[in-house]
Amino acid sequence: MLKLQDLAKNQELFSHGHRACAGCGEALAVRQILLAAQPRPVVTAMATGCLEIFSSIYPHSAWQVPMIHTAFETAASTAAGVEAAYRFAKKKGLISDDIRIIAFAGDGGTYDIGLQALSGALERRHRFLYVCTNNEAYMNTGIQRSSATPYGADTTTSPAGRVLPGKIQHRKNIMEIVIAHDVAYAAQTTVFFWRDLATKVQKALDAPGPSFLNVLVPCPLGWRHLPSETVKLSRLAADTCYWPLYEYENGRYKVNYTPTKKLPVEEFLKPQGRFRHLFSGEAGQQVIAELQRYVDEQWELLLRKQALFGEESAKA
Ligand SMILES: Cc1ncc(C[n+]2csc(CCOP(=O)(O)OP(=O)(O)O)c2C)c(N)n1
Ligand code: SF4
Repeated sequence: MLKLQDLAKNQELFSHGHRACAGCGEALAVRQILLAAQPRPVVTAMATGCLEIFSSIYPHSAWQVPMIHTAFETAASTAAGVEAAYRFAKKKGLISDDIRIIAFAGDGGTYDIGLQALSGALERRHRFLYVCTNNEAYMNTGIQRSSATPYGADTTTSPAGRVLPGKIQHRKNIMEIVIAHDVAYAAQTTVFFWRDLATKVQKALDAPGPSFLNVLVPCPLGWRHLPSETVKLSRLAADTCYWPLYEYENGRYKVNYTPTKKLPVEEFLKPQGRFRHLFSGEAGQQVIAELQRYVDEQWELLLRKQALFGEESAKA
C-alpha cells in the first residue's frame, strides 16, 4: 500500500510559484499525479485551460518535466503523436528509457471540444494516460457550462433566475464513453483521497494500453466556495455518492469507496455558491430532489455493474 511518507520523498515535479487561485483543486491534482508517477519518467501534454494559464506564464513554468502546450481540443492527439514518435525512437534504439506519456485537459477540453481527439487516440490504442481535471465548467474563460456541469448549477451560460433553475441537463457520462472504447484502465477519483488517486495513477501508467482518469477538482472561483473548503468538498462529493470512486480494469468494475453513511447530496451542494439559489424556495427543492434521484440512480447502476461485471461475479 502506498504511504504518504514515500510520496513525500519524491521530487516536486509540479513546483511552487504558479498562479492558481488559492485552494485550486486542479493544481492539487497535478501535484499529486506527478508525485505518484515517480520514478517513471514522464512527458506531458496539456490543453489550454486554467492549468496551462496558471502554470506556464512565459518565461516561467511550474513543470519540472517536459511539457507540451497544445490547443484546447488536442491534448489527446498531441500525446498520441508523442507516443508514436517515442515508440519509433525506441524501436530504432534511439531511446532506452521506459517513458510514460500523460495528457491533461479540463472537462471542457475533454467532454466537449477534445472528445473527438480523445476517441481517436483511444481507438488507435496509444499507450498513454489521459487525465481530465474536472472542475465541471469552462473556468478559464469565465465559468461557462460544459457537458460535465451538474444539473441545477448556476454558470454564466446557464444562469439561475426566473427563466432557468441553473443548468437544465444532467452531466454527460464520460466514463462510459471512454469504457466503450475498451480501454486498458479507466477510473474516477478526487483530490481528498490521495492514496486512491496515487494508486490509480500508477495503475493507469502501467496499463498496457490507453488509460483514463476523471479527477474531480473543486474550483473555489467557479463553485464559489471558500478556498479552505476545497478538500472538504472533494470528500463530500464521495460521501454523498455524487462522485463515486471506482475503476474499470480488464473489463471489470470495482467500487473503491463506499461511504459508511451515504450523506444527502444537499451536504455537498450547501457550501457552494453555484447552488445557493436552490436553497430558497419550493422550485429549488425540486431541483435538489431531481439531483438526488439522479445521484441515487447512478450509484445503484454502478453497484449493479460491479455485481454483474466485477471481481465477485468473476469468481462465481
Ligand atoms: C478551439 C478553442 N475554442 C475556445 C477556446 C477558448 N478557451 C480557452 S480555455 C477555455 C475553457 C477551458 O475549460 P476547461 O477545459 O474545462 O478547463 P478549465 O479552465 O476549467 O480548467 C476556452 C473555451 C480556445 N482556446 N480554443
Ligand atoms: S478558476 Fe478554478 S480551476 Fe482555475 S485556477 Fe482558479 S480555482 Fe483553479
